[in-house]
Amino acid sequence: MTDFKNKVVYQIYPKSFYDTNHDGYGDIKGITQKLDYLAYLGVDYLWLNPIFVSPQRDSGYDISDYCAIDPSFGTMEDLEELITEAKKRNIYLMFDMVFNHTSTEHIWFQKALQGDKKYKNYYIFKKPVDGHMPTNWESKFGGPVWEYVEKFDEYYLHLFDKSQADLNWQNPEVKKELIDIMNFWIKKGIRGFRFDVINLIDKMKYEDDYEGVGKHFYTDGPLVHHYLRELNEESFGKWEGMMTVGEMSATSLENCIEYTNPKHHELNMTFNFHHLKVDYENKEKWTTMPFDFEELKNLFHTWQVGMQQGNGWNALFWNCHDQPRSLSRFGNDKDYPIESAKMLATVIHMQRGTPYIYQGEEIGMTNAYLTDISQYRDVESINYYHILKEQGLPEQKIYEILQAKSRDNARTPMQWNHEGGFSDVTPWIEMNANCRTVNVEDNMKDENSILSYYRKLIQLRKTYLIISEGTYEPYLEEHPTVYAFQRHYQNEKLVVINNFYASETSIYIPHIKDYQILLSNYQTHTLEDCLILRPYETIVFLSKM
Ligand code: TEU
Ligand code: CA
Repeated sequence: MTDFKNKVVYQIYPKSFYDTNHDGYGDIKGITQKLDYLAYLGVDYLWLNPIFVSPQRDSGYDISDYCAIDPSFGTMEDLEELITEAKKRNIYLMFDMVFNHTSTEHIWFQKALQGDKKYKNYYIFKKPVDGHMPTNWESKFGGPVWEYVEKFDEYYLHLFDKSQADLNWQNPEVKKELIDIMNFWIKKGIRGFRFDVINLIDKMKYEDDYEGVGKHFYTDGPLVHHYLRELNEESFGKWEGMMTVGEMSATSLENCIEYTNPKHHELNMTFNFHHLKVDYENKEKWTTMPFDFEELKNLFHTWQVGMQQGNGWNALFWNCHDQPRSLSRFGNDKDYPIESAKMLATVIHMQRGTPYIYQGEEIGMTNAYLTDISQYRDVESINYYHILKEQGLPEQKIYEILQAKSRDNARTPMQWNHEGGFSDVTPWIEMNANCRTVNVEDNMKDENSILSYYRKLIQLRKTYLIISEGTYEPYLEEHPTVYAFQRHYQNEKLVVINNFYASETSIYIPHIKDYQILLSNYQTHTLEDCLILRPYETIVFLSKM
């Protein structure tokens, strides 16, 4: 049995978790102070967004020193204390390795700019083509991917912000540096890695894209697999119990199987984002649209079944620091916050894969609904505010889009108590006013709270092998408002039913009286073969065959 299948990961956005030194920014000591809470919840790993030295143009995804802690988060000693204290509670740390690019303030890039040949070859510099940029690709954060350096009459490549220069993976010296960085952290006691946009590291061809924004020239290139096997062999693969997950941008099922099938010796699991694009109008993020439930169901079934057939493994998640809050997006944060939060949690925790909880999800945190651009902090949101304005969209529509899609929705401070409880000074980004009713303190007092429900989900994973090991089969595929599936393991069967809407509906389950209810978001049930499902009702049934 592979170790990572019965684990649960909790993602911490350190900047917004807990502030202990009164500067309005969350810090490492803040995480250490909240370890008892995380142990109470029952999670095994903490994935921390980058805490390395960074100018913070993209909230730490622009790293200028991979082996030092950014002073705004604390010191190396603070980290060592966190590792030791976490271990006492059987909790291990996963670090975020941003290896597609570095900050332009990194010493390597600075030396490159000074004309040092060795370091120039760490990055991707290209001559203009016919007096133009080398390709017409668009940056993920808006604008071109090329930035001109007059001194060289050359451009450097940045798939993200212009302060994030892409590394040249074809240079063996770059790989060697990155392997040394991983081994440095493993020796410090880090027991897992999340690899940022790792499927973009092989730039296959530098050509103009006449169909899109350039993605197919640099996504899931064949060398990504090769590079991952090298990293595995030279670093994390040598250590017992290291857990690895790759963040895969616009990836394919075939590639995710290859990344995660144990025979390939690449990674344990992958994040893909297809299910989080079902509310994109014409595949465009910066739009608003009610989510397409049929497409969501199809994607879940396709990926669950496909990864199983290829012996791959999914990282399961609704939320992360880049996504709006699932409760506001796929649930109902106004009329059924508790019911729909529990239903969404069931979906993720009962699928085949390893579940990830993003801080605040377990207490029902919602989108921020910020109404003025001065309240936004994220580089992508601010860039797109201006881009949409230039496109002539009315202000009101722009805010509607930002409120639905901005990454800042996920980044408001963790809500510990009625006053917020994140910091005793003004936080770097404002606290959601609903902390008065949505907070850890209240959740902990209530055995029917969302938090209590997450605890049960985690305990069930530790108790029933069918949850970590069982097979996945689609169920009630044609139902217009219910997403359902079955899991099988030995002589057991799990049936997971989820009503995604506020309206009642019915389903037919033959011999339902033979089933035992493992978990539900409603207290009482009248079990008839023709079962009426209430708003956002979720039920997990177990039966022996
Ligand atoms: O995200 C990669 C990524 O592709 C997303 O930012 C995606 O473009 C966005 O959510 C869609 O609008 C990773 C990190 O998670 C993110 O925080 C970083 O900004 C990005 O890489 C660059 O390092
Ligand atoms: Ca602080």
